[in-house]
Order: sequence, then C-alpha cells, then structure tokens
Amino acid sequence: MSGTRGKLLTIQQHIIERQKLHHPDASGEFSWLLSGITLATKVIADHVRRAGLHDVLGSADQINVQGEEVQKLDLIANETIMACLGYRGNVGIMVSEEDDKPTIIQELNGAAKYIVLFDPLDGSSNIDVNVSIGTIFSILHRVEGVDSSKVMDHILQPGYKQIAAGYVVYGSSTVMAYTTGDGVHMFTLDPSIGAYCLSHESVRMPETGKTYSVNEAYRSQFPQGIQEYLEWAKSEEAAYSLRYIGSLVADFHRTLLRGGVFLYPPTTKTPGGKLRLLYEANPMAMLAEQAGGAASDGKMRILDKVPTALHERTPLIIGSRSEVDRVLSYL
Ligand code: P6P
Repeated sequence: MSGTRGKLLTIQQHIIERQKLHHPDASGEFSWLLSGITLATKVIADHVRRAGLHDVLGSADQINVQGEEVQKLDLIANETIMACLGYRGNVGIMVSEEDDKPTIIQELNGAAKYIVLFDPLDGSSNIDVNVSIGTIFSILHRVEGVDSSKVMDHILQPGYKQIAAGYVVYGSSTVMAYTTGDGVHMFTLDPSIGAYCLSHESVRMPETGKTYSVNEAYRSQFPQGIQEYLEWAKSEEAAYSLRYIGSLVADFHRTLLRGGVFLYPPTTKTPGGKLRLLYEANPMAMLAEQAGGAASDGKMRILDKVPTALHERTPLIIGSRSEVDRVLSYL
C-alpha cells in the first residue's frame, strides 16, 4: 500500500478523521451515509467478480444452478444500492440510471436530508468480456426552504451543489475514489479483511497528459473543432496516445491518475451527448475539479449546468486543465 507508510486507514476512519478536521460540527450522519455506499459496492464487487460464472451457469435456460431467476448484473447492483442506502434513515430520494422515476424513500424533512443519485453499474455491457466497469454516485442535500413535495426541485440542482461524489472501479483491484469537497481520496478494497483501505490521499490530476480518450469511430459525426483537435493530437508535433476502454469509470480513473483528456462530444446521432449529467458527468466533474482538473460540455463548466430533466445527457470534455483548455480552444 503506497503513500500511507504502514498506516492502515479504512474509509470509515478517514471520513470521520477528515470530518473532525474540516467539519467539526458534522453529526457523523454523513459518514453513516457513505458507509452505506461502501457496503453496497462491496456486495456488487463480489457479484462482478463472479459474473462470468453466473453467465455460464445461467445462460443455458435463464435459470441458474440454485434455481434462481438469473438477473442482469446491473439490476442486481441497483437493488443492492437501494437496499444498503435506502434505509439509512437520512436519505429521502434516490435517483438511479436504471429507474425512470426517482424513488421516494421518505419525505425530505427532518432526518431525511440527502438525495443520492447513481449509476449502479456503468459499462455493464463490458462485463461479458471482463473489461473494467464501475459504480458512480453523487450526493445532494435537500434545498432548504423548498417544500418536500417539490421533488424535482430538490433533484435538479446544478453540479456545484453536490456535497459529495465518487465512484468504484471494479478493475484489477476494486478502488473507490470519493470527495466531499476537500480533495480526492482513493481506497483499495482488501478482500482479505473486507475493508476499503486508504491507497491515495489528496490525489492531484497531472497538469498535462499526452493521452486523449475518445471513441474515434464517431469522428465524422463530431463538431468540426473536435475533428481538428483530433488531427492535431495525432500529428507528429503532438504525438499523443489514444486510450479508450469504453467504460467511463475506467477511462476517467486513468485520466485522474495519469492526466490527459477524455471526450464524449456531441455526435449527429446524439447531439446532446451520450453521458448523463446528474449521475455521470456531475460526479466526475466534481472529482476532476477537486483534483485540480476541469470538466466542460464544450460551451460551459459542467458543474454550472442547471439540469432540466432526470436523465438529461451532456457532452463531456474532462481531464487535465491544460488539456481540456486545449480542446476548448478548437471549439
Ligand atoms: P460508446 C458505457 O456504455 C458508457 O455509458 C460509458 O461508460 C462509456 O464511457 C460510454 O458509454 C461508451 O460509449 O459509444 O463509446 O460505446
């Protein structure tokens, strides 16, 4: 474990320690909420690690060896998060990529302060070929002074209102990155003790990075400026590398650690972009900025966008600040 010089710090301890430092008046209910997320992602990680087995056993006639109905892994992930988070007592509303409508756990008053928005298993089409996938989450506080019945008013807040954001990447190891507004911290799941242990504290995204990450198959559908940027990146002068995994969490995790830029621009088929604003772009944008990076939709800062719909999509250009600025200079 690098960077902690032997200190074994679990995510629970880290959250409480940081809250004492930065939010001494915090009631600890926030760490209680985050511990619901860590519990859910440990269960999901276990399912992900065995997914291939499920697929093989269940693929014969859709009934697995235990006689259970084989469910899609992302539905299992969705139900797991609902079960682990929904009954923490301080969550009022949950918004999932899997569900058309918000799930009202309880009225947004009294103890129920938080709204949790998440993509339970992003990139799940990659699971069959053992490519990294992930869980993404964003946490909002209810809007004080707005009636609890105005559910969408509490949900459709701009990204800069997030009080926390994070992801878990189920890759060669299971890593959770989270921020509550005072830096980005990463934890690696140690399966032998079932705990997320601190592996990178106060992560800083490298200022530059000669890697661009985009699905070049759509190149002819991108705006002219993006096409010109891609020409430059491939020129001898720039000599950038292309890395594209096709899972946002994995592509972003690499960008956060190594620098560079990830792009999902508008295309003629998806003029509003493909990625979702509330529970993909916003949490990643908060993490990027907290690590010194930047995130834009090509016209404005992602975190300033005022959402108008639950599953609204957005173009996304995210990564090292100077790399994002370079892409924007072509637009
Ligand atoms: P494309 C996965 O399906 C996903 O939602 C993101 O995780 C990923 O970045 C993107 O879509 C990949 O999309 O069009 O390149 O397959």
